[in-house]
Amino acid sequence: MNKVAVIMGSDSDLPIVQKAIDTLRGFGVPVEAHVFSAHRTPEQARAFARAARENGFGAILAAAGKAAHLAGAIAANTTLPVIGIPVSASTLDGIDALLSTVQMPSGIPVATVAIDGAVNAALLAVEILAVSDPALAAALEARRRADTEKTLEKNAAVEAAFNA
Ligand code: RP5
Repeated sequence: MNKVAVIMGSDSDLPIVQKAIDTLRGFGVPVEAHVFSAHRTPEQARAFARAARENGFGAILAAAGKAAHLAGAIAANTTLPVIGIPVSASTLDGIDALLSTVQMPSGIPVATVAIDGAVNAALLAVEILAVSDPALAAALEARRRADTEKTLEKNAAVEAAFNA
Protein backbone atom coordinates (compact mmCIF):
# COMPACT_ATOMS: atom_id res chain seq x y z
CA MET A 1 0.00 0.00 0.00
CA ASN A 2 1.19 3.52 -0.75
CA LYS A 3 2.17 5.69 2.21
CA VAL A 4 0.50 8.99 3.09
CA ALA A 5 2.68 11.93 4.07
CA VAL A 6 1.40 14.30 6.73
CA ILE A 7 3.31 17.56 6.50
CA MET A 8 2.81 20.43 8.94
CA GLY A 9 4.21 23.93 8.81
CA SER A 10 5.10 23.93 12.49
CA ASP A 11 4.95 21.56 15.42
CA SER A 12 2.35 23.98 16.82
CA ASP A 13 -0.03 22.46 14.22
CA LEU A 14 0.33 19.02 15.80
CA PRO A 15 -2.86 19.09 17.96
CA ILE A 16 -4.87 19.36 14.72
CA VAL A 17 -2.62 17.16 12.60
CA GLN A 18 -2.69 14.37 15.17
CA LYS A 19 -6.34 13.71 14.25
CA ALA A 20 -5.32 13.01 10.65
CA ILE A 21 -2.52 10.71 11.74
CA ASP A 22 -4.85 8.81 14.08
CA THR A 23 -7.50 8.46 11.36
CA LEU A 24 -5.01 7.17 8.79
CA ARG A 25 -3.55 4.70 11.29
CA GLY A 26 -7.09 3.52 12.08
CA PHE A 27 -7.31 2.32 8.48
CA GLY A 28 -3.89 0.69 8.64
CA VAL A 29 -2.45 3.23 6.20
CA PRO A 30 1.31 3.74 6.59
CA VAL A 31 1.98 7.35 7.60
CA GLU A 32 5.03 9.57 7.69
CA ALA A 33 4.91 12.92 9.51
CA HIS A 34 7.24 15.87 8.93
CA VAL A 35 7.58 19.56 9.77
CA PHE A 36 8.38 21.46 6.58
CA SER A 37 7.62 25.14 6.21
CA ALA A 38 6.99 26.92 2.92
CA HIS A 39 8.67 29.96 4.45
CA ARG A 40 11.19 28.71 7.01
CA THR A 41 12.44 25.53 5.25
CA PRO A 42 11.35 25.92 1.61
CA GLU A 43 14.22 23.83 0.22
CA GLN A 44 13.34 20.86 2.43
CA ALA A 45 9.66 21.13 1.53
CA ARG A 46 10.51 21.20 -2.17
CA ALA A 47 12.93 18.27 -1.97
CA PHE A 48 10.39 16.15 -0.12
CA ALA A 49 7.65 16.89 -2.65
CA ARG A 50 9.85 16.22 -5.66
CA ALA A 51 10.88 12.78 -4.34
CA ALA A 52 7.52 11.79 -2.82
CA ARG A 53 6.19 9.66 -5.67
CA GLU A 54 9.36 7.62 -6.07
CA ASN A 55 9.50 7.27 -2.28
CA GLY A 56 6.19 5.40 -2.29
CA PHE A 57 3.66 8.03 -1.28
CA GLY A 58 0.15 8.04 -2.73
CA ALA A 59 -1.10 11.32 -1.27
CA ILE A 60 0.22 14.22 0.78
CA LEU A 61 -1.59 16.10 3.53
CA ALA A 62 -0.27 19.60 4.18
CA ALA A 63 -1.43 21.51 7.26
CA ALA A 64 -0.53 25.12 7.95
CA GLY A 65 -1.91 28.25 9.55
CA LYS A 66 -1.67 32.00 8.94
CA ALA A 67 -0.29 32.74 5.41
CA ALA A 68 -0.59 29.04 4.64
CA HIS A 69 1.40 28.47 1.47
CA LEU A 70 2.62 25.00 2.41
CA ALA A 71 0.05 22.91 0.51
CA GLY A 72 0.50 25.01 -2.61
CA ALA A 73 4.28 24.88 -2.39
CA ILE A 74 4.15 21.10 -2.05
CA ALA A 75 1.65 20.79 -4.93
CA ALA A 76 3.91 22.90 -7.14
CA ASN A 77 6.56 20.19 -6.88
CA THR A 78 4.59 16.96 -7.29
CA THR A 79 1.73 15.51 -9.30
CA LEU A 80 0.60 13.42 -6.34
CA PRO A 81 -2.76 14.48 -4.88
CA VAL A 82 -2.21 17.17 -2.22
CA ILE A 83 -4.83 17.80 0.44
CA GLY A 84 -4.58 21.10 2.28
CA ILE A 85 -5.65 21.54 5.89
CA PRO A 86 -6.04 25.21 6.86
CA VAL A 87 -5.19 25.53 10.56
CA SER A 88 -6.80 28.07 12.89
CA ALA A 89 -3.50 29.38 14.24
CA SER A 90 -4.08 33.12 14.32
CA THR A 91 -6.33 35.98 15.39
CA LEU A 92 -8.19 35.44 12.09
CA ASP A 93 -9.30 31.98 13.25
CA GLY A 94 -8.08 30.18 10.14
CA ILE A 95 -9.85 32.30 7.52
CA ASP A 96 -6.38 33.50 6.48
CA ALA A 97 -5.12 29.93 6.12
CA LEU A 98 -8.28 28.80 4.34
CA LEU A 99 -7.98 31.45 1.65
CA SER A 100 -4.22 30.97 1.32
CA THR A 101 -4.69 27.24 0.85
CA VAL A 102 -7.79 27.07 -1.33
CA GLN A 103 -7.16 29.83 -3.87
CA MET A 104 -4.74 27.93 -6.08
CA PRO A 105 -4.06 28.95 -9.65
CA SER A 106 -5.36 26.72 -12.43
CA GLY A 107 -2.97 23.83 -13.11
CA ILE A 108 -1.75 23.26 -9.54
CA PRO A 109 -4.63 21.72 -7.58
CA VAL A 110 -4.89 21.51 -3.81
CA ALA A 111 -7.96 19.72 -2.42
CA THR A 112 -8.74 21.92 0.56
CA VAL A 113 -10.79 20.72 3.52
CA ALA A 114 -12.48 22.81 6.22
CA ILE A 115 -10.52 24.86 8.74
CA ASP A 116 -8.97 22.30 11.12
CA GLY A 117 -10.61 19.54 9.03
CA ALA A 118 -7.90 16.99 9.64
CA VAL A 119 -10.20 13.97 9.87
CA ASN A 120 -11.77 14.67 6.48
CA ALA A 121 -8.31 15.24 4.98
CA ALA A 122 -7.29 11.79 6.17
CA LEU A 123 -10.51 10.21 4.92
CA LEU A 124 -10.04 11.81 1.52
CA ALA A 125 -6.52 10.37 1.35
CA VAL A 126 -7.90 6.94 2.25
CA GLU A 127 -10.53 7.32 -0.48
CA ILE A 128 -7.78 8.11 -2.98
CA LEU A 129 -5.82 5.00 -2.01
CA ALA A 130 -9.03 2.94 -1.97
CA VAL A 131 -9.58 3.52 -5.71
CA SER A 132 -7.15 0.66 -6.28
CA ASP A 133 -7.52 -1.15 -2.94
CA PRO A 134 -10.81 -3.07 -2.40
CA ALA A 135 -10.03 -3.87 1.26
CA LEU A 136 -9.58 -0.18 2.01
CA ALA A 137 -12.81 0.60 0.15
CA ALA A 138 -14.63 -1.95 2.31
CA ALA A 139 -13.18 -0.35 5.45
CA LEU A 140 -14.47 3.03 4.30
CA GLU A 141 -17.94 1.55 3.76
CA ALA A 142 -17.84 0.08 7.27
CA ARG A 143 -16.94 3.45 8.76
CA ARG A 144 -19.82 5.11 6.92
CA ARG A 145 -22.21 2.48 8.27
CA ALA A 146 -20.89 2.99 11.81
CA ASP A 147 -21.31 6.78 11.50
CA THR A 148 -24.88 6.26 10.26
CA GLU A 149 -25.65 4.01 13.23
CA LYS A 150 -24.28 6.59 15.68
CA THR A 151 -26.45 9.32 14.17
CA LEU A 152 -29.54 7.11 14.22
CA GLU A 153 -28.91 6.44 17.92
CA LYS A 154 -28.58 10.18 18.60
CA ASN A 155 -31.82 10.80 16.74
CA ALA A 156 -33.59 8.13 18.75
CA ALA A 157 -32.39 9.68 22.02
CA VAL A 158 -33.48 13.20 21.01
CA GLU A 159 -36.85 11.97 19.75
CA ALA A 160 -37.43 10.04 22.97
CA ALA A 161 -36.57 13.10 25.06
CA PHE A 162 -38.61 15.72 23.21
CA ASN A 163 -41.35 14.06 21.19
CA ALA A 164 -43.21 12.09 23.86
C1 RP5 B 1 2.43 28.46 10.04
O1 RP5 B 1 2.47 29.42 11.02
C2 RP5 B 1 2.42 27.14 10.77
O2 RP5 B 1 1.82 26.16 9.99
C3 RP5 B 1 1.62 27.45 12.01
O3 RP5 B 1 0.26 27.16 11.83
C4 RP5 B 1 1.78 28.95 12.15
C5 RP5 B 1 2.52 29.36 13.40
O4 RP5 B 1 3.77 28.69 13.47
P1 RP5 B 1 4.67 28.82 14.78
O5 RP5 B 1 5.04 30.28 14.90
O6 RP5 B 1 3.82 28.36 15.93
O7 RP5 B 1 5.86 27.93 14.54
O8 RP5 B 1 3.54 28.53 9.19
